[in-house]
Amino acid sequence: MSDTLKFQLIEGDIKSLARCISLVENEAPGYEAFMQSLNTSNKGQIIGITGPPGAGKSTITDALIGAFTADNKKVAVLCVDPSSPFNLGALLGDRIRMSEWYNNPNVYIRSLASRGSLGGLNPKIIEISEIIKAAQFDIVIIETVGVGQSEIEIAGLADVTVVVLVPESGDEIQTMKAGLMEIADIFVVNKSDREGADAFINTLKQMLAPVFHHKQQEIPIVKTIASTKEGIELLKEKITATNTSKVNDRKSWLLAERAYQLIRSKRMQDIEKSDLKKEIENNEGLINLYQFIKKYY
Ligand SMILES: Nc1nc2c(ncn2[C@@H]2O[C@H](COP(=O)(O)OP(=O)(O)O)[C@@H](O)[C@H]2O)c(=O)[nH]1
Ligand SMILES: [Mg+2]
Repeated sequence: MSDTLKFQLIEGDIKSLARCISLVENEAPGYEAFMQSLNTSNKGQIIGITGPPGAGKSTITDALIGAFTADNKKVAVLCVDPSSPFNLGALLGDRIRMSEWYNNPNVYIRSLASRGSLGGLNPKIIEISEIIKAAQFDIVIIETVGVGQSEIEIAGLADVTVVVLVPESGDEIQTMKAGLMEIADIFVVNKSDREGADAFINTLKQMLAPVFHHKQQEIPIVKTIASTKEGIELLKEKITATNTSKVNDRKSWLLAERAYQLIRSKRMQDIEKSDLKKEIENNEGLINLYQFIKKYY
C-alpha cells in the first residue's frame, strides 16, 4: 500500500478511502504496516445504531446523515446486516435515498459482510473504522440489526450506542435481554406517529428505572418520526452531548479479542486475553491495535 494512497486517504479522498478499506479487508501486502502508520488518536465519533428489523434504523441513519452534513460534518455509514450483506439498496431502505448522498464528498457509505469472527460484526470492522477516521471523518455510523450478538459487540466499538424501538416493541422489551438495556446510551422510540407511543415511552421509563439507578445517570429517550425527520435534530444533539472519551469494559474486551485473534494468527503460543485487556486499559484506550500487537509476534 503506497505512500501516495495513504496521503490521499488522509486528505479525505473518497476513492482512496474505498481502496484502502478493500486492500485491508483483503490483507493486501503491506496492510499491517499501513495500519501501524495510521494516527489513531484522530477525533471522530462512532455511533452504533441497533434495534429490531424494520424499526427504522436505516431511515434514522439517512436523516442523521442530513443533520450532520448540514453542520459541515463528514459522515460515514457502515451497514452490517447478516441477512443481506451485499444489498446496500435493501439495507438503506431504497436506492433513491442512497443516491442522494452518492456524489457528496462528505458522505461515505459502505455495506459490510458479517462473517461472524467478532460475533455478528465484520472481522475487520475495527480496522475499517480507523481508516475512515484517518480520512478525517467526524462521524461513523454503524447500523447493525439487533438480533444475535452484533448489538452487544457494537457497544464495544461505538462511542455512542443508540437502540431504536417502536411503539409496538412493548412485548419485546418485556423479554429484552438485559444486555440490550445496558448497552444503550440513548433510546429512540421511532414511528411515534403510531398509536401508543407515549404509553410505550412510559413503560420503557419504568423498565429503565433500575438501569438509571445503576448507571447513576438518565438515559435519554428520544421520540422520532424518522420518515418525516421529526426528532432527528434532538437525537443529533443527544448524540453530540454524549461523552465519547470514556474507555468502557466492553471496548477493552473487544480490542483484546481482536488483538488476540491477530496475535494468534501469527503464532501459536499461549497468550491470555485478560492480560491483553489489562494492558489495553493501561493504554487508556488510545491504542493503535497494530502497533500494540507488534511486540507479540
Ligand atoms: N410510520 C412510520 N414509518 C417509518 C418511520 N420510520 C421509518 N418508517 C418506515 O419503516 C420501514 C422500515 O424502515 P427501515 O429504516 O428500513 O428499518 P430498519 O430495518 O430498522 O433499517 C420503511 O418502510 C420506512 O419508511 C416512522 O417514523 N413512521
Ligand atoms: Mg436497515
